[in-house]
Amino acid sequence: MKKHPVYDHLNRKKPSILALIDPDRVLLENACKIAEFVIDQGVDGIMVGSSLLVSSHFEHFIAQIKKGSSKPVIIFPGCSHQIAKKADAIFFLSLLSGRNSEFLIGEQVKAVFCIKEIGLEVIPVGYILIDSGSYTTVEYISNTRPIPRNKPEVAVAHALTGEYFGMKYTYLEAGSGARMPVPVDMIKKVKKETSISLIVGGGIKTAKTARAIIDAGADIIVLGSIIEKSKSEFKKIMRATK
Ligand code: 1GP
Repeated sequence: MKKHPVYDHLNRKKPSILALIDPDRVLLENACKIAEFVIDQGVDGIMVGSSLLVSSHFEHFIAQIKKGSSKPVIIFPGCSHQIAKKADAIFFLSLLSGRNSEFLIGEQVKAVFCIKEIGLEVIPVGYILIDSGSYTTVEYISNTRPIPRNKPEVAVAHALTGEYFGMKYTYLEAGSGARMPVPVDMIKKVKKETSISLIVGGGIKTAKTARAIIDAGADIIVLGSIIEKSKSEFKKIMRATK
């Protein structure tokens, strides 16, 4: 039987907190230190990836993050070439909210042989973009439109589709640095109508928001920009989510 140690690890604790470290925003020489810092603050794993990936050292970056992390390092790929041997797992995303076949299936097909060859643990994720009140990089790069904030039933329909496809997680994503996070009401509805675990990320900048998102039903929250913007706010969030 195939083993899924990272998936099992993430399911052991609810809620889990994942830190997203973007190789385009953190210098290679700081990667190990920042990994140590977030692990020290109690995150349950580290995601590494970028919707654009300007930097050319993805593999080295992952290796540095691994050095500083006693918890799983999971690739959060923006495209098929964000793959690295040293990672523990990959979130195998399909951008279900979009109607761009490249991000629904195309990039994935390009990546599978490499993923198989290096033996990464694959965690299938139904990735759903939610409007965050401003135009985000992920919308631009994926050339897709997010689900309107006031249409929770549309989000539920996409999340349920992912579940029926056999995805292990639904990821409700407002986009990195989002002006507004995913609405609480939408999270509640998706949680109520689906039975797979729920990841929520994008624009979580305060302890209050993080708490509200967890209370609404998120099994995992993702913290990205706040780690670079305000270490003290990040620490507050970590305390509020324990
Ligand atoms: C983006 O959900 C993540 O993919 C994290 O977003 O950078 O806004 O925390 P932030």
